[in-house]
Amino acid sequence: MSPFRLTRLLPEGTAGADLRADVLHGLTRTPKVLPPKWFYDARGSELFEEITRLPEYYPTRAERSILAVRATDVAAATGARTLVELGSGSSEKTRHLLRALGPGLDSYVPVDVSESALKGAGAALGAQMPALRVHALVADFTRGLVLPDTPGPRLVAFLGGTLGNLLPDERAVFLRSVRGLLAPGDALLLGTDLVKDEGVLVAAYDDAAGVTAAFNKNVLSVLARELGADADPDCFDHVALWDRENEWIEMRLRAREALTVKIPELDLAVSFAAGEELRTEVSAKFRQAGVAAELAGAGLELRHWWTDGKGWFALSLSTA
Ligand code: AVJ
Repeated sequence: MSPFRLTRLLPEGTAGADLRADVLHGLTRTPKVLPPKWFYDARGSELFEEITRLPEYYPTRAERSILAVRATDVAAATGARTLVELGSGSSEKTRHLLRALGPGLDSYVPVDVSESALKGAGAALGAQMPALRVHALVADFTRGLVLPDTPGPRLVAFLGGTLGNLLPDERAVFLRSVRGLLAPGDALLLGTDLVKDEGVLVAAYDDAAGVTAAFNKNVLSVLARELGADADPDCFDHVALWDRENEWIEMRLRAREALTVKIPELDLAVSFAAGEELRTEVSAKFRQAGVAAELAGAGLELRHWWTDGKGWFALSLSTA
């Protein structure tokens, strides 16, 4: 068995305090908002895995196809001995990278807010790559990260298009902090979903089987369990729309009728007018020039840009 360590950088109480602050702030302002990270309890992480297998949800397959072709290029360009993966989830797509980095790779550091996803990934990897040291971190990568002391060069991977779930100013802060993790010779491998036909984009976030709707509504179960909130998922509709100006998809929950959600843990009652929406996620879509500019703004230089056959998704490699 490969050595598997798991470190919680999110103390039990912190997750609670962060959620309370986000709910208090986001549900008492207009328009109402919640950050998308609260989707990912064990059930939400399962639903997301289900989304990645939907016919309409192309990003995971597109990114996997790029990784399958380019993993050896990434390995040759970086010679990484430590792979750090931010928002690693099930680590399923990462296999290509781990295999390409091969025997030179010493350590894999998956970082995720979902402890259940990290444990599942750790067990699967331990069976498949017994020589690899796996040091999992339960952490919120939008907060200051401290990485374990493992050999360089380091490759930090941030895949799946998750950068797009941050707002532009949050992305700038985040990319700066990633830049701060890199020593000379280290690199960032970034997955970004690209601007494309609106119909394709909206279908990916509003699938026929309703899995994305269930994923979106799962945040209400998180609020129920963590804060005692009594929001009934059946009282809300799933909404996915393309914001042409900002070039992002928004997911929202729309109240079917006027209602009040009681949140006893916060001593709060949140009223929704009929049709009022709560924004639960932004998923920005990018263009090459925009990615290069955002990287440059954080002190990173774009070295490689690889897309899938349809030009729907991009992987970029940048260095400090
Ligand atoms: C893969 C986490 C970036 O924005 O596409 C999937 C999450 N939300 N369906 C994305 C998601 C709705 C997702 N990330």
